[in-house]
Amino acid sequence: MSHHDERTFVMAKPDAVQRGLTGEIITRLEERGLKLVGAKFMQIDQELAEAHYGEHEDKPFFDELVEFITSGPVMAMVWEGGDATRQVRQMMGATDPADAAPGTIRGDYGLDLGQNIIHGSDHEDEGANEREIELFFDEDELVDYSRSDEPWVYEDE
Ligand code: IDP
Repeated sequence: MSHHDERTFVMAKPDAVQRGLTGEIITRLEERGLKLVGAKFMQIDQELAEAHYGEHEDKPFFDELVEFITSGPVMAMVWEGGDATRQVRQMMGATDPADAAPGTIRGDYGLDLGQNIIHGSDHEDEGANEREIELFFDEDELVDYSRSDEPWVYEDE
């Protein structure tokens, strides 16, 4: 099932946890047919935040971003499935919730760019998914299993 095993890193950000949206985010990805293979409820420290958002370190909003992402617990997750990275990005919607389409997670739950509910690896940044998974998870924290509905999600299973 090699073409269904793409993995992507997803995080319910501190605003999602505080607002009780963690379950909703999991439900949406789960119901889509994506498979949860790793999850960690945790508080991100300064060092991990700076590593995760390293590409933004020269941006004016960097300090604010690090402060926000370390401000409360997050649910860090790894999801697996066909085209998982791009599909999760589509479900998240545009970075600024004000521009995110209704029906997307940000479009349904957010109004503010700085508090936009969810992170998912950028599918246009080659290897970002694997880099982010490695930053947050050890390989033995990821679980290899089949979901019983896979033949009903993927036609060729
Ligand atoms: P993404 O989360 O959709 O991949 P990125 O451009 O990688 O978007 O930005 C990372 C995060 O930084 C965004 O999710 C958002 O929370 C925050 N961010 C991006 N641009 C701004 C800004 O102009 N002001 C404040 N926060 C921003």
